[in-house]
Amino acid sequence: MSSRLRYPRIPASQITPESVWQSRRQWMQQMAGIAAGTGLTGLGAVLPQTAAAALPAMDGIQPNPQYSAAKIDRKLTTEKDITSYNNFYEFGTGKSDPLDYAGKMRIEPWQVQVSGEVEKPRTFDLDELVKLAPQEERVYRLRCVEAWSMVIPWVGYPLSALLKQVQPTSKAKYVQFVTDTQPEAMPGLNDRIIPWPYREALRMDEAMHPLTLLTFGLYGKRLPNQNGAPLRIIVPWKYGFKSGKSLVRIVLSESRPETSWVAIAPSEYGFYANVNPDVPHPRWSQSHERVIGGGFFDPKVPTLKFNGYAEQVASLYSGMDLRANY
Ligand SMILES: Nc1nc2c(c(=O)[nH]1)N[C@H]1C(S)=C(S)[C@@H](COP(=O)(O)O)O[C@H]1N2
Ligand SMILES: [Mo]
Repeated sequence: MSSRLRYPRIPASQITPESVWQSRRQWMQQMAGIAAGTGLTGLGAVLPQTAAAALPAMDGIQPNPQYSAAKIDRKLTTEKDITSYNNFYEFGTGKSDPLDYAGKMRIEPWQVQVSGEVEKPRTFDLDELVKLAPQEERVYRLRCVEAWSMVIPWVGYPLSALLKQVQPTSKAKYVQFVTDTQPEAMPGLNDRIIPWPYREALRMDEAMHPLTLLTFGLYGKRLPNQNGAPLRIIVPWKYGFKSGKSLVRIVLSESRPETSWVAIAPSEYGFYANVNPDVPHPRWSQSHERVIGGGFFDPKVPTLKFNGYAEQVASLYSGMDLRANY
């Protein structure tokens, strides 16, 4: 999490520009309307192939209007920026390392083991997880602890749908998320920066909150490897490092599990990591953020408490000292 800013290196584009995605989505909505009127089925078969669909489309995904871009007074970050300016330290600490190296990560077959304080421990195949609940598109802000931000149309469903399947016991107070380790594909594992595997955790009520999204895609396509394929967590009111990528294990527990960043530097990275402009990181301010995609020298914009989601989540922390519990 170096605070040194790098110019995002933009690769030759193999990526569908968001204008194409927009028009494709409008087309799909029109077709869906026609289909509803005519009884036409099997739409997937007649969808046009966009010029450079590097990733499989997630046909039929509907945007959730409650979390639309219109509700956030910032523009969507371009797909190019979202997929080329990443933190995924398993592939290196440079912002373009994930794009350059994550392609080697094996994402098939993929299973996720859910265990610990649950009545029904279970290992899910990715396909089972994909189908567990209806997926929808939600535009969420992503605010990194390094004081930059993006606005991203994620696709997924509330993590609570998965947790309900395994029936948490009354002792379950925390949920831990563990990222895969693939030594042959992840050069970053040789760096001792983080005690691998990358682990994050939430309190049970945070994990069950409807904003917490089990995420399979972005911009209407499956997640690119560099963004945490094939599935990750997105916790929009917390700093980005709470949103673990490429998950293989979810463990419920009574006591608070160790998490990677807290293990390395507890005075810098707290367990809660709620976005809070009033509580600075010890080495830099958290009051403003640089919007990725703007000009590099554009003024930073003010950071919002709980990243703009205070109305939905502030009650989770009522009575808690957010300076002590950073
Ligand atoms: N396994 C793993 N998950 C991770 C990270 C990481 O290094 N490894 N970085 C985190 C950080 S610091 C951020 S800001 C987000 C970045 O997500 P993005 O690359 O999709 O924008 O992923 C988070 N999840
Ligand atoms: Mo981050």
